[in-house]
Formats: sequence, C-alpha cells, structure tokens
Amino acid sequence: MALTIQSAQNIFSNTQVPSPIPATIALFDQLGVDDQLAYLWYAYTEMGKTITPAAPGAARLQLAESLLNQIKKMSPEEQTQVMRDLANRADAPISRSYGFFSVNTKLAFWYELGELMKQGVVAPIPSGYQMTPGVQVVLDATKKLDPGQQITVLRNTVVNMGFDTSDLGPSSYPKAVEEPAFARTAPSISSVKIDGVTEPAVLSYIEAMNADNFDKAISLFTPEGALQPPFQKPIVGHEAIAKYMREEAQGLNMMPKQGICEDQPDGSKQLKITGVVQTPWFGVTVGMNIAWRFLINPEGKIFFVAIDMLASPEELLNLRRV
Ligand code: 45D
Repeated sequence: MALTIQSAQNIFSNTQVPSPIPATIALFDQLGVDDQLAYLWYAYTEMGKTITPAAPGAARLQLAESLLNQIKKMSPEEQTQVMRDLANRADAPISRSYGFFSVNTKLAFWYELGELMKQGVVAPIPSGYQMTPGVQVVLDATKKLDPGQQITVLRNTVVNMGFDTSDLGPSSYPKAVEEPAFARTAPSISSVKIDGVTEPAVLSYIEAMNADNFDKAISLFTPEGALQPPFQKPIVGHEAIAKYMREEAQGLNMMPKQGICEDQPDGSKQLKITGVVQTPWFGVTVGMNIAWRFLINPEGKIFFVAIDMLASPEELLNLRRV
C-alpha cells in the first residue's frame, strides 16, 4: 500500500494529548486589539523577570531597521496606531512590509520595539487604556504554561501579526533577502544517542539539524516527503522543506532522549521520539518538550516527520501505542 501524508499524520495519534498552547491562543484571539497589545506587553514584561531573549544580530536588525526608523519619528498616537494595525493585520504600509518579514525578522522587530519602549522612545500601551477582565483571564492561563509553552504563544502572536501577504501576487513581493545566520550559543551536539532507537535516518537527521546542515537533512527525505511543524500543516517536498528550515530551524539544539520504533508489515517503520529542543533566542535557559513522529519508508528514507509540542513534561514518557 502506498504511503500517504494523510495516513502518516495519524501515526501514534493516540498519544496526542490536547495542548494548552492553542487553548491559550484561542483566548487571546477573542480579545479586542488594545487588549491584545496590553496582554502581550504584560506577558512579555512578566516573562522578562525570569527569561529574556538574546539580542538579535546586527544583520537581522538591519532588515527591520527602515520600519523601526519610521516608527521612531512618529508621535506616540501614530506609534500606537502602527501597533494596532499590526495586531489587526491591517493593509497599512508598515503592517504590509512587516507581513513580508520572516518569522525571526518579525521577532527581531518586536525585540527592538520592546527596547525602544523601555527607553521611552516608543509608547508601550495605548494611552488611557483600561484593562478589561478578559486580559486577566488570558494572563492567568499564560502563567500556568511552562516557559517553553509561553515563548511559543508569544512567537505565535508575533508571527500572526501584520497584513497577510500570502494572497498577494508575486509581482508585489519585495526582493528576496538572504536569511541571516544565528550564532550557536551552545556547542553543537555531535553524537546522538536515543534510548530505544537505532534507525540511521533518524540519527542522521538529528545530527544534521544540530549542525544546521540542511542539505544533509533534506537528502534523508523522500522527494515527496513532508515535515509537519507544531500546529501547522505538512510542508511537502525538498524545496519547500529546505526554505522552511533555512528560515525557522537555524541554531536549534535538538536533544532527543528516548523513543520507540515499530516495524510495519510493508517494511516501513513508525517511530516516536521525545526530548527537548532549545531555540537560539533563549539558549539553554528554555527547554521545549517535544515529540518527533517519523514514518520511514522501506528504503530507509524519511517519508514524514511531525514535530509536536508536548502538553506537559509527563508526556516525555508517553511512548506506548495503546
Ligand atoms: O510591546 O525537527 C510583543 C522545527 C508585543 C524543524 C513584544 C523543529 C508587545 C524541524 C510582541 C509581546 C523548527 C519544526 C513587545 C524541529 C510588545 C525539527 C515583544 C522545532 C515588545 C524540532 C515580544 C523547533 C518579543 C521548535 C520580542 C519547537 C518576543 C522551535 C520574542 C521553537 C519571542 C521555537 C521569542 C520557539 C520567541 C521560539 C524570541 C518557540 C521565540 C520562540
């Protein structure tokens, strides 16, 4: 029987436990725009008491510089309007330019805005803003998340801001810019050991990703292979996966710990592996508990891999099939 992405998505589906991350994002989505901005500011400053992102490199900030310079010159009211436009995904000039940014450039843009707010150069919260009870509900939900889940919620809100440029024709695209590299903060992990797993494609995948060797990682996939990031649809084919990895998988430290491997009658294998991933934004201070679910074809190539954020650390040990 031919492997399909749809059936691959369902491997180990019984071990999937609903994540509190989308539940928190759903609460956030119900807030009005000023409440969203206020929630984000409180959540970001509250989080900043224990963990703060690393400053983005100069090359990354340069990509956001022109927008930041425009904002610096504005009145506080105009600055607030820019932030409302971003949160509303309005078709306004800055919101549109932001919409073309890569995920990490969007994060760098907000990092720098946050610094400018601390310096008093940019207005933090709409003046005269009165907090509504809804904001407190989302803040309380956020406090119950672990740090890895909290930064995922923040990242998601940042990614979703700005005008949705995906429907615009290619003629409106700005010139493609090279994605700046992340400096690795921790020594890259060279030899991979996963309790219960010896599958070469999986071990090579982790090794390649820990060295940002995306060409090597891609070569382990079948041509029609797919990668499904947390809370996203599968990304299909070498070219699309490579573009995604260059934009979003740089500098990650992947530390798989344990897994199970099940041989299928057709010669394919299904593996579930759990462990911890660190993002270069927070380095060793924040670990994200995740699972990889791999479908390896009979020729030993990766047909499908899903990356799932775990609902709780207990899920690290949830490797049973039934
Ligand atoms: O004033 O095997 C706000 C893949 C607004 C690849 C702000 C992976 C208000 C394959 C925005 C709040 C990548 C899928 C200010 C594995 C305001 C693979 C500023 C998994 C100032 C394992 C906010 C990787 C700021 C994973 C500056 C799971 C917020 C990666 C900054 C996960 C937030 C990475 C940052 C995550 C969040 C990174 C920097 C979750 C970074 C999060």
